[in-house]
Amino acid sequence: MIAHPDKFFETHTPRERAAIVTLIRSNAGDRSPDEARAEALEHLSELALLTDTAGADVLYRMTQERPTPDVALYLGKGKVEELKRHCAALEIQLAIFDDELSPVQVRNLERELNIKILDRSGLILDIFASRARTSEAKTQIELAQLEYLLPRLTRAWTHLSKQHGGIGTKGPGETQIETDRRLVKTRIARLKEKLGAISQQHATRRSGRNDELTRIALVGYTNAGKSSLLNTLAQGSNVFVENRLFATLDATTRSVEFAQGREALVTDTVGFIRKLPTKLIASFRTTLSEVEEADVLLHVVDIASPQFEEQIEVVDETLRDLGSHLTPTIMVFNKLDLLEEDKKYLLSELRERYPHAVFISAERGIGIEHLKGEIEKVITENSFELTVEIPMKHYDIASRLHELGDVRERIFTETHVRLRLRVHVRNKERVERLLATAA
Ligand SMILES: Nc1nc2c(ncn2[C@@H]2O[C@H](COP(=O)(O)OP(=O)(O)OP(=O)(O)O)[C@@H](O)[C@H]2O)c(=O)[nH]1
Ligand SMILES: [Mg+2]
Repeated sequence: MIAHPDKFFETHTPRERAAIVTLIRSNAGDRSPDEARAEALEHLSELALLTDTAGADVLYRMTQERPTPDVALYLGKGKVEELKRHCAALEIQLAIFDDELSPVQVRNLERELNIKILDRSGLILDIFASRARTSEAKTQIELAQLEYLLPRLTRAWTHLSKQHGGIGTKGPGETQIETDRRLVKTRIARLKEKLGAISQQHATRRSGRNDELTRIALVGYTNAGKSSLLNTLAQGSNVFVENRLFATLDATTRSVEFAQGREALVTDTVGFIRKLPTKLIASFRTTLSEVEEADVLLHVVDIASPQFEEQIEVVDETLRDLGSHLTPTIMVFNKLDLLEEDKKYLLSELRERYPHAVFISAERGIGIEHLKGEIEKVITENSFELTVEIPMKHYDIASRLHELGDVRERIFTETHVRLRLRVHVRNKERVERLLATAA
């Protein structure tokens, strides 16, 4: 039975000792063996960063060259033996695998190694769980965790998690749910309802907000510098910035001033990462609705990361999943101050590939005016200007127009008011319908 439905997750425990494991897929794609190895090692470093963020120290890293994972054990039998020896010698209590493991692989590995086994998705979910602050984020994560756990909910799993505790067990599963998957399903249904209500509230809030303002969303790989950029763009903004993954989980919106006192709303939201569990994306829909509804996306890239090209691809894929890949996007290459001299050739290459590319340092405030200029250009490309004359007796229409567009000029005559305004294409139909009522 679930005793405390609102206390499903425990708070953090002391740091654990972990091993991290990945495969080098030597035969995959058109890469040379050296490239495959370099990529696997980069991915392993990212996994180490994730592990650190989750609160464990990486004491051992293991790779194995294999074209595909072993169906039963992920690694080969001999490698599992080797891992077991290292874990015993180093007193490691936790092994984390860079790929999503099947429930069978988890069970077998747990039996062979007799330590806790976690995969990349489980680790990411754990980090999200411990970092969630608002009730919305907590609800979204609990839902993702339960859906992830459901097929993995076996006696072996609950038995082991009870024995080992710590990372990956802060989710549901400690004691009560071990025998009753039905209750987990009930809980899932309840969380979905709760999220439905939250997104309803969002919709209501949205319908009451300023339609005339352009909405800009910051997207990008985790740790690219999205929150730093928001702080730089919006004076007086103090969004949490940290050199760790997933510092931001909730959407924060600030208004930013552009030339001639024009304003836009800029939203910072959760970062993306490779192999972000799809359940997580699905349950983060409410948070990510800010991305879905944005007029312009700023895709922030850490240009100093050796993996930035792959990170761009991951973000593009996630945007496709969200259906936001067609939103006008400015590529913002950040951390210019960290780019080494011998990499400067990248700038002209990237400028060619991405016509709207901007190079900045959010932290040092470099390139920010140029970025604002590009944003203005994109906004102008996606809006149009019109001048209308409205009879005074229809003055209510004039005030509605103030809500749907950016009024640049207003002249009163005895019988009419003349407005010159700039309207975003998304409001075109509403403006046309409104004007038809005055005709
Ligand atoms: N050197 C340098 N560091 C930067 C720059 N911009 C951000 N950083 C650093 O990069 C780290 C991550 O910055 P955040 O703004 O938290 O990144 P984020 O994209 O919001 O990350 P998540 O919310 O975790 O997805 C922090 O340590 C920042 O201080 C920059 O222009 N130059
Ligand atoms: Mg952030």
